[in-house]
Amino acid sequence: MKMRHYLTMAASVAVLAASWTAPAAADENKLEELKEQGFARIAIANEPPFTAVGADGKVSGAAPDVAREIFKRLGVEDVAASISEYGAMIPGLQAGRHDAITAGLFMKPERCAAVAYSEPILCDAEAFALKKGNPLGLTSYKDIADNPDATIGAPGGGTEEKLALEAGVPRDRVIVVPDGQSGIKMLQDGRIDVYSLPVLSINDLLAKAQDPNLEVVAPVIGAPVYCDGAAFKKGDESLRDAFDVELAKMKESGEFAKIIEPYGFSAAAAMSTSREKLCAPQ
Ligand code: 6CS
Repeated sequence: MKMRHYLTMAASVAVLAASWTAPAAADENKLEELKEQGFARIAIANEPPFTAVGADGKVSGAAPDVAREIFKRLGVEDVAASISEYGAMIPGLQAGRHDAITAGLFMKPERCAAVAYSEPILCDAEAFALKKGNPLGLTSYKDIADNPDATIGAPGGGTEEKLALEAGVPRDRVIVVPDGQSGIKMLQDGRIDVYSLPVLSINDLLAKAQDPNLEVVAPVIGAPVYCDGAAFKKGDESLRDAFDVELAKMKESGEFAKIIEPYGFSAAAAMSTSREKLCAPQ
């Protein structure tokens, strides 16, 4: 083989070898990178009690509170949150705009294929907010599909939107709602017949709305109980694994329950299942 060809071959092998080790190196350094950065950029939705941003800009909610505590234990001082629509969270993570999603993004096989989830953190069933007396008799997503006049509001790219479409509700009767306050207003104005979110989110909204003309149907018949985890970019499994080690310690010590149960979540529910179970094809 001519020397020139040999050198070209050797050079390309060297480049391949370097690129082959690069992902592992990048993965190992992600935690170091966050320690340097001083904070982890988290995606949230501002949907209490899962996630919340106060008038003063303070970030709270069960998911960010757990994440903040774990990152602190890992040497990452704080979290910096950006509000995102559920459907935009995974693309944002994959594009490097977030270091983690800590928003109550429920584990489902198709999401598990796109991100590296931690072990379960927040579990909840689904709920409907609707007019008092439930005039259309809606207790399931199929009931909405079966009533040609019924419309449902749900977060864009969220679980409730998908459940409605999968139950057969036509696209033009599934209305994307940007946030909780808008959903309640649309319900009060009669622009939607049902607003669907997880039970604790709907309860929080109705407690704040104090509207005697609204009521809650929970749980939605036929809808599973979902659990979220913190979601990390594929390739950042070392960071995810380090997060999981601290999460497991906090579950064991009772500190996990101390953070999430005042928000209404059950530590036992999260501890009774696993990422493996929740990500398995249903
Ligand atoms: O994971 C989801 O898609 C759902 N999670 C929450 C906490 N609220 C609504 C959203 O659709």
